[in-house]
Amino acid sequence: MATDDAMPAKPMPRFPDGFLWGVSTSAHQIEGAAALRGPSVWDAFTAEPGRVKDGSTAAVACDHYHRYREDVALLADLGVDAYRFSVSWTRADSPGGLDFYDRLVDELCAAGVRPVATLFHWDLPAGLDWLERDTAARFAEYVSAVAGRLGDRVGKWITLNEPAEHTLLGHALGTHAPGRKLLFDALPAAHHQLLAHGLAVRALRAAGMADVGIANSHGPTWPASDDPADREAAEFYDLLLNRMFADPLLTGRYPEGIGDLMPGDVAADLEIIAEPLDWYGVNYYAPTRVGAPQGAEIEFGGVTLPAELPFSVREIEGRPLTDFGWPVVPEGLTELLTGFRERYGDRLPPVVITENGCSYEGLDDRDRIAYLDGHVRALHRAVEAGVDVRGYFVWSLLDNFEWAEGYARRFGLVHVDFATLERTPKASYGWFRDLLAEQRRVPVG
Ligand code: IFM
Repeated sequence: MATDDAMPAKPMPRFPDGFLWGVSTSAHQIEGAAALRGPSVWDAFTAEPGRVKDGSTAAVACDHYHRYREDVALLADLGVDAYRFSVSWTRADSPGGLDFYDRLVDELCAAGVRPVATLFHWDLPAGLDWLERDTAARFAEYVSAVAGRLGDRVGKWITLNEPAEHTLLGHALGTHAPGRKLLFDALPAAHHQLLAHGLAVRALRAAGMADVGIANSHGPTWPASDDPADREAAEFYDLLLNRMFADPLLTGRYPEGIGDLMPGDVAADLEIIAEPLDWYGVNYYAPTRVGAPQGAEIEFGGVTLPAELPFSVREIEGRPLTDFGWPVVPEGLTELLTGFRERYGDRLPPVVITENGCSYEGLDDRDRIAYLDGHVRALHRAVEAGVDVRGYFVWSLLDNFEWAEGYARRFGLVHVDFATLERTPKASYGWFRDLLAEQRRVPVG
């Protein structure tokens, strides 16, 4: 638990009234109870030797499926306004699967914590494939079923989590499920996810939902130098990570040159993809420094980037690194949000930070406190600069199954002992609880 000397000294500036404070998780990373749902592409992937670094699977994970009451009690004690979880498509499709989310949502409502449901967080049912256009239509059917069941209590919805990462890691580089190494031939997977997003927005609206967003991963791209070759490579990277996933939603167009690479009737699809959103979710972790290709493989954040890519990722020097090796750059969040505001103007709806966090070991996780404190202050600077930000969600409530890294990366405010499944709040949990209490204190005088 936080002690006074674990607390950063400067008072945190106050966020606007009604600002939504929360924490995020995802189904595959915490639920376990894999036998009580159908298989997903992640089950198949983790079963292949060598895919997950510590050889683990998410069969049990945090066993949240059976321990959700304990986890909701942790949320209530933390004092968050909202909890972002994801619905597992394969569980929803399994007999009785939606009953679990019914129970979870009831428990959250009884605890006064607002449920925020993500409809796709990478655990695609085995047998479906984002390279197939039909998967988008299947997604919309599943979304209608979930909204029909939970929409009387869940108001706030997220269609997809990080289609950029799912495309890049899962389909282009093959380090995540489904493990394909298609490089630029992976682009149809991005288009079909974006189409699925647009169809899901329509399905949610048809079910009467009026608070719909997405959780897109974004970060500033910094050129390695002023050299034109580095600048060009950085622009290209920005296009792949940021613009390819934001432009279609916010402007109804792909960046120049990208639309021609996408399958199907792209113009008609873009009308669906650009369905107006109530808010825009941003997952922010760090900026990326990018230069011209160097003709060699590069190790970057646990991923090997092949030599043939038209860019190379370079180290950001002089910054502390998280245990994952990601640089800690809070001002990147201010830069990202003010840059988005400049780029998209009034087409950018209110923003919610749907993920921000870091992996560190230990219960006395002062590094995590420093990371989160710095990023919340950076977010406030974006608010002061005129960006309409409505919420902030820490990734994550619990240490969990960090995809290809297995259980080796600990992003939680709450420590999980994966042998006993015991939960122990870390110092950062106490820090966040104090921050929320402080933000709600009514100023005197
Ligand atoms: O754990 C992931 C999450 O599933 C998606 N966003 C990034 C997190 C940390 O890698």
